[in-house]
Amino acid sequence: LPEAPSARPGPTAPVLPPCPDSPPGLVGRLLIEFTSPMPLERVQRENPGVLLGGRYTPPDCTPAQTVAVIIPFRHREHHLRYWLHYLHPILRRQRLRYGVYVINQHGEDTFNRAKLLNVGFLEALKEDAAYSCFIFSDVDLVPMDDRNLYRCGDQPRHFAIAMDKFGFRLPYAGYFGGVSGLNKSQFLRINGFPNEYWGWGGEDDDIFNRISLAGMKISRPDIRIGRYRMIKHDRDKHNEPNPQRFTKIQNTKLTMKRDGIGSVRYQVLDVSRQPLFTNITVDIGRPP
Ligand code: UDH
Repeated sequence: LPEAPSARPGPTAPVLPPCPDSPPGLVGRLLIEFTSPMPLERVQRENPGVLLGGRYTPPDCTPAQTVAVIIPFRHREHHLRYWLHYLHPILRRQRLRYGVYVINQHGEDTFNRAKLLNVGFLEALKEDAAYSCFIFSDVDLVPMDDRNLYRCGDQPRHFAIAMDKFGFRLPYAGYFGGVSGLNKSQFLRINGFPNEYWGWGGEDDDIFNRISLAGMKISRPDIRIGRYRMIKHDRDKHNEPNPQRFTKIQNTKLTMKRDGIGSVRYQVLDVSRQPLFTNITVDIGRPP
Protein backbone atom coordinates (compact mmCIF):
# COMPACT_ATOMS: atom_id res chain seq x y z
CA LEU A 1 0.00 0.00 0.00
CA PRO A 2 1.24 3.50 -0.72
CA GLU A 3 2.19 5.41 2.37
CA ALA A 4 -0.60 7.68 3.63
CA PRO A 5 0.17 11.39 3.31
CA SER A 6 1.67 12.59 6.55
CA ALA A 7 2.02 15.94 8.19
CA ARG A 8 5.74 15.33 8.49
CA PRO A 9 7.70 17.77 6.36
CA GLY A 10 9.15 15.96 3.37
CA PRO A 11 11.68 17.13 0.80
CA THR A 12 9.03 19.38 -0.79
CA ALA A 13 8.34 21.22 2.47
CA PRO A 14 11.67 22.32 3.91
CA VAL A 15 11.66 23.29 7.56
CA LEU A 16 12.48 26.98 7.60
CA PRO A 17 14.58 28.43 10.40
CA PRO A 18 12.86 30.76 12.88
CA CYS A 19 12.72 34.37 11.69
CA PRO A 20 15.50 36.46 13.26
CA ASP A 21 14.69 38.83 16.13
CA SER A 22 16.25 41.67 14.18
CA PRO A 23 15.24 41.28 10.54
CA PRO A 24 18.32 41.81 8.35
CA GLY A 25 16.76 43.72 5.43
CA LEU A 26 15.42 46.75 7.28
CA VAL A 27 16.33 50.18 5.93
CA GLY A 28 15.61 52.43 8.94
CA ARG A 29 14.26 55.94 8.34
CA LEU A 30 11.80 56.21 5.42
CA LEU A 31 10.66 59.04 3.21
CA ILE A 32 6.88 59.24 3.52
CA GLU A 33 4.76 61.63 1.47
CA PHE A 34 1.13 61.79 0.41
CA THR A 35 1.20 63.95 -2.71
CA SER A 36 1.50 61.64 -5.73
CA PRO A 37 -1.71 59.74 -6.49
CA MET A 38 -1.63 56.08 -5.52
CA PRO A 39 -3.68 53.77 -7.75
CA LEU A 40 -4.45 50.36 -6.22
CA GLU A 41 -3.16 48.62 -9.37
CA ARG A 42 0.26 50.12 -8.70
CA VAL A 43 0.25 48.96 -5.08
CA GLN A 44 -0.75 45.50 -6.28
CA ARG A 45 2.07 45.43 -8.82
CA GLU A 46 4.57 46.46 -6.15
CA ASN A 47 3.49 43.65 -3.81
CA PRO A 48 3.29 40.43 -5.84
CA GLY A 49 4.10 38.30 -2.78
CA VAL A 50 0.96 39.43 -0.92
CA LEU A 51 -1.83 36.86 -1.28
CA LEU A 52 -5.56 37.39 -1.69
CA GLY A 53 -7.09 39.02 1.37
CA GLY A 54 -3.82 40.79 2.21
CA ARG A 55 -2.07 37.71 3.63
CA TYR A 56 1.68 37.27 3.68
CA THR A 57 4.13 34.67 4.97
CA PRO A 58 7.91 35.12 4.73
CA PRO A 59 9.39 32.72 2.18
CA ASP A 60 12.64 32.13 4.05
CA CYS A 61 11.83 31.78 7.75
CA THR A 62 9.14 30.79 10.25
CA PRO A 63 7.80 33.71 12.30
CA ALA A 64 7.04 33.23 15.97
CA GLN A 65 3.73 35.12 15.74
CA THR A 66 0.88 35.51 13.28
CA VAL A 67 -0.20 39.14 13.18
CA ALA A 68 -3.68 40.47 12.34
CA VAL A 69 -3.53 44.13 11.40
CA ILE A 70 -6.94 45.68 12.05
CA ILE A 71 -8.01 49.02 10.58
CA PRO A 72 -11.21 50.84 11.66
CA PHE A 73 -12.70 52.30 8.54
CA ARG A 74 -15.37 54.32 6.75
CA HIS A 75 -15.06 56.42 3.60
CA ARG A 76 -11.25 56.67 3.62
CA GLU A 77 -10.39 54.76 0.42
CA HIS A 78 -7.83 57.40 -0.51
CA HIS A 79 -5.97 56.98 2.81
CA LEU A 80 -6.16 53.20 2.60
CA ARG A 81 -4.29 53.21 -0.72
CA TYR A 82 -1.36 55.09 0.85
CA TRP A 83 -1.46 52.86 3.92
CA LEU A 84 -1.27 49.70 1.77
CA HIS A 85 1.45 51.20 -0.42
CA TYR A 86 3.70 51.99 2.53
CA LEU A 87 2.85 49.24 5.00
CA HIS A 88 2.97 46.06 2.91
CA PRO A 89 6.67 46.50 2.01
CA ILE A 90 7.50 47.43 5.61
CA LEU A 91 5.70 44.41 7.08
CA ARG A 92 7.37 42.14 4.54
CA ARG A 93 10.82 43.48 5.40
CA GLN A 94 9.96 42.89 9.05
CA ARG A 95 9.52 39.19 8.18
CA LEU A 96 6.01 39.01 9.60
CA ARG A 97 3.33 36.48 8.87
CA TYR A 98 0.31 38.74 8.71
CA GLY A 99 -3.12 39.59 7.33
CA VAL A 100 -4.76 43.01 6.87
CA TYR A 101 -8.40 43.46 7.94
CA VAL A 102 -10.33 46.61 7.11
CA ILE A 103 -13.38 46.81 9.37
CA ASN A 104 -15.79 48.98 7.48
CA GLN A 105 -18.66 50.53 9.44
CA HIS A 106 -21.87 50.23 7.43
CA GLY A 107 -24.31 53.15 7.19
CA GLU A 108 -24.02 56.74 8.32
CA ASP A 109 -24.66 56.53 12.05
CA THR A 110 -22.04 57.83 14.47
CA PHE A 111 -18.61 56.23 14.04
CA ASN A 112 -17.33 53.89 16.76
CA ARG A 113 -13.63 53.12 16.45
CA ALA A 114 -13.16 50.83 19.46
CA LYS A 115 -16.21 48.70 18.70
CA LEU A 116 -14.91 48.18 15.15
CA LEU A 117 -11.60 47.05 16.64
CA ASN A 118 -13.41 44.48 18.80
CA VAL A 119 -15.17 43.21 15.69
CA GLY A 120 -11.78 43.00 13.96
CA PHE A 121 -10.34 40.85 16.74
CA LEU A 122 -13.21 38.33 16.56
CA GLU A 123 -13.51 38.27 12.78
CA ALA A 124 -9.76 37.90 12.20
CA LEU A 125 -9.77 34.88 14.51
CA LYS A 126 -12.68 33.42 12.53
CA GLU A 127 -10.57 33.80 9.38
CA ASP A 128 -7.52 32.19 10.98
CA ALA A 129 -7.38 30.79 14.50
CA ALA A 130 -3.57 31.07 14.35
CA TYR A 131 -3.62 34.85 14.89
CA SER A 132 -1.75 35.49 18.10
CA CYS A 133 -0.96 39.22 17.83
CA PHE A 134 -3.40 42.01 17.01
CA ILE A 135 -2.19 45.38 15.77
CA PHE A 136 -4.83 48.09 15.65
CA SER A 137 -3.97 50.87 13.23
CA ASP A 138 -5.74 54.02 12.11
CA VAL A 139 -5.86 54.19 8.33
CA ASP A 140 -4.09 57.55 8.16
CA LEU A 141 -0.92 56.66 10.08
CA VAL A 142 2.29 55.54 8.38
CA PRO A 143 5.47 54.74 10.31
CA MET A 144 8.57 56.68 9.25
CA ASP A 145 10.98 53.95 10.31
CA ASP A 146 10.78 50.24 9.57
CA ARG A 147 12.63 49.38 12.77
CA ASN A 148 9.29 50.03 14.51
CA LEU A 149 8.43 46.32 14.47
CA TYR A 150 4.72 45.47 14.20
CA ARG A 151 4.72 42.57 16.62
CA CYS A 152 3.55 41.81 20.16
CA GLY A 153 5.61 41.41 23.30
CA ASP A 154 5.13 40.58 26.95
CA GLN A 155 3.28 43.88 27.53
CA PRO A 156 0.78 45.79 25.35
CA ARG A 157 2.65 47.87 22.80
CA HIS A 158 2.10 51.46 21.70
CA PHE A 159 3.67 52.14 18.29
CA ALA A 160 2.52 55.63 17.23
CA ILE A 161 4.36 57.56 19.90
CA ALA A 162 5.86 60.41 17.87
CA MET A 163 3.40 61.72 15.30
CA ASP A 164 4.17 64.71 13.13
CA LYS A 165 0.91 66.39 14.21
CA PHE A 166 2.03 66.31 17.86
CA GLY A 167 5.52 67.63 17.05
CA PHE A 168 7.00 64.09 17.13
CA ARG A 169 6.31 63.76 20.85
CA LEU A 170 3.93 61.80 23.01
CA PRO A 171 1.08 64.29 23.64
CA TYR A 172 0.64 63.00 27.23
CA ALA A 173 2.07 60.13 29.27
CA GLY A 174 -1.06 57.98 29.07
CA TYR A 175 -1.57 58.37 25.33
CA PHE A 176 -2.37 55.05 23.63
CA GLY A 177 -3.93 56.22 20.35
CA GLY A 178 -3.20 55.69 16.69
CA VAL A 179 -1.42 52.35 16.45
CA SER A 180 -1.28 49.78 19.26
CA GLY A 181 -0.79 46.05 19.65
CA LEU A 182 -1.85 43.37 22.10
CA ASN A 183 -1.46 39.62 21.99
CA LYS A 184 -4.52 37.46 22.43
CA SER A 185 -4.19 36.93 26.15
CA GLN A 186 -3.47 40.61 26.87
CA PHE A 187 -6.55 41.56 24.86
CA LEU A 188 -8.77 39.06 26.66
CA ARG A 189 -7.36 40.05 30.04
CA ILE A 190 -8.80 43.57 29.61
CA ASN A 191 -12.11 42.26 28.18
CA GLY A 192 -11.10 43.81 24.86
CA PHE A 193 -12.03 47.39 24.07
CA PRO A 194 -15.09 49.44 25.07
CA ASN A 195 -18.13 49.34 22.75
CA GLU A 196 -19.81 52.40 24.18
CA TYR A 197 -17.65 55.26 22.88
CA TRP A 198 -19.61 56.72 19.96
CA GLY A 199 -17.98 59.58 18.08
CA TRP A 200 -14.48 60.93 18.42
CA GLY A 201 -12.27 60.58 21.48
CA GLY A 202 -11.81 58.85 24.81
CA GLU A 203 -11.78 55.22 23.69
CA ASP A 204 -7.97 55.13 23.57
CA ASP A 205 -7.77 56.51 27.13
CA ASP A 206 -10.29 53.89 28.26
CA ILE A 207 -8.08 51.20 26.74
CA PHE A 208 -5.07 52.68 28.54
CA ASN A 209 -7.06 52.53 31.80
CA ARG A 210 -8.02 48.91 31.18
CA ILE A 211 -4.38 47.97 30.67
CA SER A 212 -3.27 49.74 33.86
CA LEU A 213 -6.15 48.32 35.90
CA ALA A 214 -5.18 44.83 34.72
CA GLY A 215 -1.69 45.44 36.10
CA MET A 216 0.06 45.66 32.75
CA LYS A 217 2.45 48.33 31.50
CA ILE A 218 2.72 49.92 28.08
CA SER A 219 5.82 49.13 26.09
CA ARG A 220 7.04 51.69 23.54
CA PRO A 221 9.81 51.94 20.94
CA ASP A 222 12.59 54.50 21.11
CA ILE A 223 11.23 58.01 20.42
CA ARG A 224 13.49 58.34 17.37
CA ILE A 225 12.07 55.14 15.89
CA GLY A 226 8.39 55.59 16.77
CA ARG A 227 7.86 58.48 14.36
CA TYR A 228 4.73 58.68 12.20
CA ARG A 229 3.25 60.72 9.42
CA MET A 230 -0.48 61.32 9.53
CA ILE A 231 -2.34 62.00 6.31
CA LYS A 232 -3.89 65.42 6.79
CA HIS A 233 -7.66 65.44 6.68
CA ASP A 234 -10.68 67.38 7.83
CA ARG A 235 -12.92 66.09 10.56
CA ASP A 236 -15.15 63.32 9.21
CA LYS A 237 -18.90 63.59 9.15
CA HIS A 238 -20.62 61.57 11.88
CA ASN A 239 -17.53 61.37 14.06
CA GLU A 240 -18.00 64.51 16.14
CA PRO A 241 -16.15 64.79 19.46
CA ASN A 242 -18.05 62.78 22.05
CA PRO A 243 -18.98 65.12 24.95
CA GLN A 244 -19.42 62.13 27.31
CA ARG A 245 -15.83 61.02 26.93
CA PHE A 246 -14.47 62.88 29.96
CA THR A 247 -16.89 61.30 32.42
CA LYS A 248 -16.74 57.89 30.75
CA ILE A 249 -12.99 57.54 31.18
CA GLN A 250 -13.43 58.12 34.94
CA ASN A 251 -15.48 54.93 35.14
CA THR A 252 -13.40 52.35 33.31
CA LYS A 253 -12.96 50.26 36.44
CA LEU A 254 -16.73 49.71 36.65
CA THR A 255 -17.57 49.55 32.95
CA MET A 256 -14.76 47.29 31.73
CA LYS A 257 -16.29 44.27 33.42
CA ARG A 258 -19.58 44.47 31.55
CA ASP A 259 -18.59 46.31 28.38
CA GLY A 260 -16.03 44.74 26.10
CA ILE A 261 -15.23 41.81 23.87
CA GLY A 262 -17.56 39.63 25.95
CA SER A 263 -20.58 41.80 25.21
CA VAL A 264 -20.03 43.09 21.67
CA ARG A 265 -23.05 42.71 19.36
CA TYR A 266 -22.87 43.25 15.62
CA GLN A 267 -23.83 41.81 12.29
CA VAL A 268 -21.37 41.07 9.51
CA LEU A 269 -22.89 42.16 6.20
CA ASP A 270 -20.07 41.28 3.85
CA VAL A 271 -16.60 39.73 3.82
CA SER A 272 -14.62 40.33 0.67
CA ARG A 273 -11.07 39.22 0.01
CA GLN A 274 -9.36 41.93 -1.97
CA PRO A 275 -5.84 41.55 -3.40
CA LEU A 276 -4.23 43.61 -0.62
CA PHE A 277 -6.67 43.35 2.29
CA THR A 278 -9.80 41.68 3.57
CA ASN A 279 -12.78 44.01 3.81
CA ILE A 280 -15.37 43.23 6.46
CA THR A 281 -18.47 45.42 6.33
CA VAL A 282 -20.35 45.39 9.57
CA ASP A 283 -23.49 46.79 11.13
CA ILE A 284 -22.52 47.85 14.65
CA GLY A 285 -25.76 49.64 15.46
CA ARG A 286 -26.02 53.17 16.73
CA PRO A 287 -25.69 55.11 19.98
CA PRO A 288 -28.59 54.61 22.40
N1 UDH B 1 -12.15 56.63 10.69
C1 UDH B 1 -12.66 56.37 9.42
N2 UDH B 1 -13.74 57.06 8.99
C2 UDH B 1 -14.34 58.02 9.73
C3 UDH B 1 -13.81 58.30 11.01
C4 UDH B 1 -12.72 57.60 11.46
O1 UDH B 1 -12.15 55.51 8.71
O2 UDH B 1 -15.33 58.62 9.25
C5 UDH B 1 -11.05 55.79 11.23
C6 UDH B 1 -9.74 55.98 10.49
O3 UDH B 1 -9.00 54.79 10.55
C7 UDH B 1 -9.10 57.07 11.32
C8 UDH B 1 -9.47 56.62 12.72
O4 UDH B 1 -10.78 56.12 12.58
O5 UDH B 1 -7.73 57.12 11.11
C9 UDH B 1 -9.42 57.73 13.77
O6 UDH B 1 -10.25 58.82 13.40
P1 UDH B 1 -9.70 60.28 13.09
O7 UDH B 1 -8.66 60.18 12.04
O8 UDH B 1 -10.84 61.19 12.81
O9 UDH B 1 -9.06 60.74 14.42
P2 UDH B 1 -7.89 61.75 14.52
O10 UDH B 1 -7.69 61.97 15.97
O11 UDH B 1 -8.40 63.09 13.82
O12 UDH B 1 -6.74 61.26 13.72
C10 UDH B 1 -9.36 63.87 14.42
C11 UDH B 1 -9.96 64.87 13.44
C12 UDH B 1 -8.94 65.90 13.08
C13 UDH B 1 -9.54 67.09 12.40
C14 UDH B 1 -8.45 68.08 12.15
C15 UDH B 1 -8.84 69.18 11.26
N3 UDH B 1 -7.65 69.92 10.89
